[in-house]
Amino acid sequence: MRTTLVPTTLIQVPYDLGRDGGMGAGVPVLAETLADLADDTVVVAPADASLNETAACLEIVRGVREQVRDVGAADRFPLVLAGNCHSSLGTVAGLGIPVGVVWLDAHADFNTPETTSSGFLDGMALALLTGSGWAALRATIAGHVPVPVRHVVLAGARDLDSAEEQRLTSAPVLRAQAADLNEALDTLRERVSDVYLHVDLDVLDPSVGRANRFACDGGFTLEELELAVDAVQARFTVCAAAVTAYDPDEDPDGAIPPAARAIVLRLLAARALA
Ligand SMILES: [Mn+2]
Repeated sequence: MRTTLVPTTLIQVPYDLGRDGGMGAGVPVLAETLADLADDTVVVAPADASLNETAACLEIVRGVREQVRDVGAADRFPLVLAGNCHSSLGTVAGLGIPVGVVWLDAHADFNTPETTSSGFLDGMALALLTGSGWAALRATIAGHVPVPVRHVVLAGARDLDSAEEQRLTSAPVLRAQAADLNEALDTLRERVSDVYLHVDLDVLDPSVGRANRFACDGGFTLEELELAVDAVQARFTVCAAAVTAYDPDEDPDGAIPPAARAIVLRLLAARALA
């Protein structure tokens, strides 16, 4: 089985808003669960402790970008395991080519510094990736080019605040749930052929497992998520992927790691067959 998988490097980003703990603590747990599926693993360095939260997050993003670039140069598949979804900024920048984005998440992560009422940086991840907010800070990420919003499929999002809904209404992001994902992917395929696949584990319904404190009802079953990975593979070249936002404290029964493994196995095996 092992030999049929695509050569892969796990890129661990074990931080939550620039610091240890929280959803960062899920990264080594996932890495252990996935270790036998990958050829090697690297860990992105922590941020300088003197930095404020936002600056620390961006320093880590720049670290992700360097690792993804190096893994790509070594002809390995970069699989990012991250506490936070804004790791995506570094991943896409590190690829060095324009890609579309398939973003599976209970949330839209589409607030900007102007619309957020919580100030939660990770609620801005997809907005930042598509070029809204923190422009000067984003410019410190070598190779960062905003992804056009029309090159994004957002699937499984079901817990949005009104500002995000408003922004999404005015932005041509392709939105889907499990039932209509294939149509959204077909539309995206008319626009791009290479994608970054982003899996925030809270896209899963809590009946599968509770990925983090933001998990909410109405999510994908494990089978639906596996089929989603297949559907992406069938249409696109997946240039990099991420599995994010696992907080083991929210999952005392340990239901999420085996689910993550099932998804990654599907991703890496399908790539090898392609
Ligand atoms: Mn997210």
